[in-house]
Amino acid sequence: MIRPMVALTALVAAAAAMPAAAQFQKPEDAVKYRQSAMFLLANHFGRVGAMVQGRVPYDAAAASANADIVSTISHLPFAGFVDGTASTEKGKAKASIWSDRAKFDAAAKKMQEETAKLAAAAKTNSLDNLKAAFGPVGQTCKGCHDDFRNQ
Ligand code: ASC
Repeated sequence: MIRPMVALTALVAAAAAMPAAAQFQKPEDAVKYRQSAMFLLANHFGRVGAMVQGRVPYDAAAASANADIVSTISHLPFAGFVDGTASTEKGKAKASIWSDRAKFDAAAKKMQEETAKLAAAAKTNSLDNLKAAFGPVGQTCKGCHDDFRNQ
C-alpha cells in the first residue's frame, strides 16, 4: 500500500502545481472541480469520523488509509477557486474569497496542516491519537465555511 500512495501523492502534487488556466476549459469546470474535490474530502473525512464517533468499529488500517486520502485531497480544491466564480447563492463560494485572498489561503494552509497531522496520528494506531487530531481538522473545515461560504 505504501508505493501506490507515494505515486498518488506525487501525481496530485504535480496536478496541483499546474496553472489553473491550463487545467480548466471554462469557469464551470473549475467550480465542478473544487466541489468534486470537497465531496471526496468530506466522504473520506466522514469515514474517519464514523470511527472517532464510535458509529463504526475502529479499524486502524482503514483509518490510516482514509486519513492519507484526506491529507492528499486537501491540496486539490484550491486550484478551482479561479476568478469570476464567486456566487451569492446559499452554500456557494463568497466573493470574500477573492477580496480577502490572503486570509482564504491561510485558512487553506491551516486545513492542510491539520489533515497532515490527522494522517500522522492515524499511523500511530491509537484511537485516542486519532480522536485528538480529528476535531482540529473539523474546526478548519467549519472556520473556512463560516467565513467564505454563503450562509
Ligand atoms: C465534514 C464536512 C464538513 C466538516 C464540518 C466540520 O465532514 O463535510 O464541512 O466536516 O462539518 O465542522
